[in-house]
Amino acid sequence: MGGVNQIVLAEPRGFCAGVDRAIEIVERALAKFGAPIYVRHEIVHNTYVVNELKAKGAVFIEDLAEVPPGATLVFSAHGVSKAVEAEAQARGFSIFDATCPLVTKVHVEVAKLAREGYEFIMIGHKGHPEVEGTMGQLDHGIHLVEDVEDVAKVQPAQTEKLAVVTQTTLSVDDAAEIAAAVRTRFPKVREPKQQDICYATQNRQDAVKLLSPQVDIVIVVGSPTSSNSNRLRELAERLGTPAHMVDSAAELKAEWFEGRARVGLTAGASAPEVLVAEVIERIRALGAVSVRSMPGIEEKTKFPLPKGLRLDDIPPPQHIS
Ligand code: 0CG
Ligand code: SF4
Repeated sequence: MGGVNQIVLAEPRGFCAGVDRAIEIVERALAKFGAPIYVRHEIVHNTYVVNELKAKGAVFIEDLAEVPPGATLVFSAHGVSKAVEAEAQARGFSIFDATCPLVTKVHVEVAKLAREGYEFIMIGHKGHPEVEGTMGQLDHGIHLVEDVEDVAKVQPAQTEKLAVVTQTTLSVDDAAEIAAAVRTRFPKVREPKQQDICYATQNRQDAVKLLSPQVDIVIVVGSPTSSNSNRLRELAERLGTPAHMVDSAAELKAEWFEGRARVGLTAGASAPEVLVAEVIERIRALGAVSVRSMPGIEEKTKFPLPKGLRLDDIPPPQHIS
């Protein structure tokens, strides 16, 4: 049986604007205020990124009780609940909010519609920090559905003013199916003008849809906790192409590639390109002789940094990419 011959790179892949900004917030806070900088939850769901920032003096915590008085605290890109925000403020931390602006947009929409008397159905994965943050914008009236079966079970107090919101990093196809079930059960439901699934999630999934039929195996660079990365692996597999997700090149197994000439490669929104480069090197060592990129849309989205970390008199720190 023949072995690996070529690598085809998905476009776009890897870092999105929200991840780029979140990492930069931690790096700039470290450069400006010095270590330690406390970060609530992994800044983004990537082992390499978290380890690099730990080495520079970031301290990752889940519970604010672990943060000493007077500390500088960064909220992760996934966002936080009102309760977490209030506790951090009450304890007087110096706070930098790295919540992705596209997650904040969902929070703002929830708060606005709640004031108008709406109740919510949230489509998302239970226990994911973004879901906890978005549901935690309200103390009641927001109901989680994870799949079509949940839609049949959900019990809102009324059905006149109901709105749907979603996690930003879902499978676009699954979310559409669940939203359709919500619409069937609650015909008056209000849906977001523009879907809550973000541009980066959409674009990376579209790229995998284009890539999968052209290759014999798909490798996704991403960490196990990363929702959007998991969705890329799952999508390739659903399209009939065997797919594996790896946190680093060290996790690649030679036997995956036996008899598979064309390797498709992508990366989740939190996975740095340096890891993709290492994966390429390892697959080259297994026999790949060519690397080409699929044509894909160019992403130009960029989010501004929060006040206090913008026009610093410090030189921009070296940035993970
Ligand atoms: O995909 P999720 O929401 O799990 O997050 P990750 O950190 O992997 O990437 C984007 C963000 C935030
Ligand atoms: Fe923002 Fe989307 Fe990136 Fe999440 S995946 S940080 S919502 S741009």
